[in-house]
Amino acid sequence: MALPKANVEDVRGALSNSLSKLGFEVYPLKIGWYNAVVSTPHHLSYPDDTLAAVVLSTPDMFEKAFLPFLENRGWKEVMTDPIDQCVKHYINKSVSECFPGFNVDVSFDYEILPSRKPKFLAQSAAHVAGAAYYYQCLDVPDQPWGKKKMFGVCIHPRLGGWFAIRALLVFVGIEVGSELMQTAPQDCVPDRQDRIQLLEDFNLRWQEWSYRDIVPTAQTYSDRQRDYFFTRPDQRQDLLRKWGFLVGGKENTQDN
Ligand code: B12
Repeated sequence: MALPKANVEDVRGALSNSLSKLGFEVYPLKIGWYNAVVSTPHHLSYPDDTLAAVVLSTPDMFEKAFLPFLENRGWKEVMTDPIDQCVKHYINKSVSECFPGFNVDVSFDYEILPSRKPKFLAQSAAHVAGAAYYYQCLDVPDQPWGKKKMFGVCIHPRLGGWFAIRALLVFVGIEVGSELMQTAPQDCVPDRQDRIQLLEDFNLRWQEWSYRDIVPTAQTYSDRQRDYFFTRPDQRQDLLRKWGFLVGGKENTQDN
């Protein structure tokens, strides 16, 4: 069967149309851009010109997608992370509605391969797609941490650290040429001392969330969203019940 045809603007437009009202942002990229920066064990096995898209959740996702998602389920209990379930539900729905007949491989940030590696490196993907600059030790000249491992962090020009990288969609068999040109992510933390501060805030005190405010932001998480993420994962279910998003006692399980 002939592969359906699509151009970059159709894909960007259709995905943004269905996902932006739910609080997601979509950034197209080519697989070759990603494979050019990550080491061989992390390479994705598609031709370099294959079209892909990285999906971010913005602060709005919590109120526009997550709470309505729970409200409509009438669940008594949640068995797996409800945010992950919500993101998976909306992204899969959007892909199947926007691209019937296409072969789209969807990987989520939390998915791990049998080799124990993540299915894709979300931060590298966001950087090469131009979505959010990935600040790593190698971005700090003469870095002060010696042999200590410091994890890198992406900063979005409008959202600072108030976002998450949720998924990578790969349009298998759809190859694109010069209609998709790589644009560098905005370097919103250009100063060495600010980068040191950022990496230390992310690695040593990420629970305080100060790393998220390293740049002035257009939007942050609502108080309710902060309460949710401040709560330990094993206690979030009780919080959702207190808020009325889970119904009844704990004895029954969800059915989907
Ligand atoms: C495993 C994991 C963890 C582990 C280990 C962290 C790590 N970075 O290895 C632990 C449990 C510690 C962790 C903790 C946290 N995590 Co975490 N974690 C992940 C996860 C699932 C995989 C990361 C991973 O294994 N990387 C593997 C290493 C080898 O990758 P790497 O260091 O980037 O190396 C590559 C790059 O350097 C690249 N490269 C080389 N040269 C160049 C040059 C350029 C220009 C580029 C772009 C790339 C590049 O090549 C290398 C690979 O070959 C990601 C989601 C995902 N699927 O990616 C989230 C993720 C990184 N975590 C995230 C967050 C927010 C956190 C926490 C704050 C907790 C939380 N969820 O709120 C804490 C903070 C960190 C801390 N202080 O402990 C966010 C970061 C968002 C952001 N703004 O950057 C992510 C992306 C999840 C998400 N959904 O958004 N995490």
